[in-house]
Amino acid sequence: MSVDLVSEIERLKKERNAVILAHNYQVGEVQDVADMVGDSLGLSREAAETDADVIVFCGVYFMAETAKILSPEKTVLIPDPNARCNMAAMIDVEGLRALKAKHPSAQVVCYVNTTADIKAECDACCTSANAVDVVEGLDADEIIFVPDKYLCAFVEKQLKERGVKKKMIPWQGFCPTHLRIIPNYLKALKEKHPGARIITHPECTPDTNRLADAVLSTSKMSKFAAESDAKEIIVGTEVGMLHRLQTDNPGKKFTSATELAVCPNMKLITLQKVYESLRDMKFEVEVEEEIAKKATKAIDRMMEFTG
Ligand code: CIZ
Ligand code: SF4
Repeated sequence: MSVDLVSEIERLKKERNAVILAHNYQVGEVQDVADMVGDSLGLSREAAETDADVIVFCGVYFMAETAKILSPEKTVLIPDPNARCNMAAMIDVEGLRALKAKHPSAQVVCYVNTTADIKAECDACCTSANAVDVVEGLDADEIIFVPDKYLCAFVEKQLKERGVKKKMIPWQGFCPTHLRIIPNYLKALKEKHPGARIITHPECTPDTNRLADAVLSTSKMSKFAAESDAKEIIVGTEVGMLHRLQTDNPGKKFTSATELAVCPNMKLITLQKVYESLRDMKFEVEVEEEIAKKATKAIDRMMEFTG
């Protein structure tokens, strides 16, 4: 790691009164220079509570937009504006409006992995940690769920287990990175490490998730790793998560389900770009006021079901 870069980032951070947020999927050295590491909504909410003037969001674009929505008075920067979520790019406003027109009595729930203009079109937002509670809580028999068809399948399964009947209408999006975590990798690792627990993410396919001991969002993975008595854990999500888990739990062993589970967009953020971001105050993330207002409503609605 370049020590100069780290100390320069530290110096600029003070000068700008900035906080650096790193998503769990960031490379280790970016996580290490951050003030907070976590999931997109948790980070955005935490940053809103600080008196920082500037937020540097090390993650993908929709996450920086979420931070801006929750902190409209702060300057929000993303070190590389090309870091876009492939799943979030699978849906557009026009297509969503067409689907809504087809199902006029449905309520619309969007995963947090959506751009602000999609959030603005929805009744409630959700994370992978609270999706089931949000869908169950909404007063509607039909739910349009966007953009992740696998998270939708996960929600459907959990609703069934709770005895809740709702018709789910999924958008056919998915995360290409989580799709790479195929069942055969988990089967092979299970044989090789018989004492290990397997955790996977709801963005994985149902076939993959069937092989897991628990299907968890990244924040719940952190909690599981800290609280579980398992000494060895196989992790089925983006590989950056391993750094976070290993740093927080040095006495435990974490193995990635596959080293192929790399999000190329998350990896566009480097220490050099974080430094340049603070140095040149780039790239500023803005959300149009009207869009931000509507997106805030969807986020607030989610909070009603989660607290
Ligand atoms: O919202 C997030 O941060 C994502 C993409 C994943 C998770 O499970 O936390
Ligand atoms: Fe999007 Fe998948 Fe990357 Fe997460 S891992 S930011 S869902 S493409």
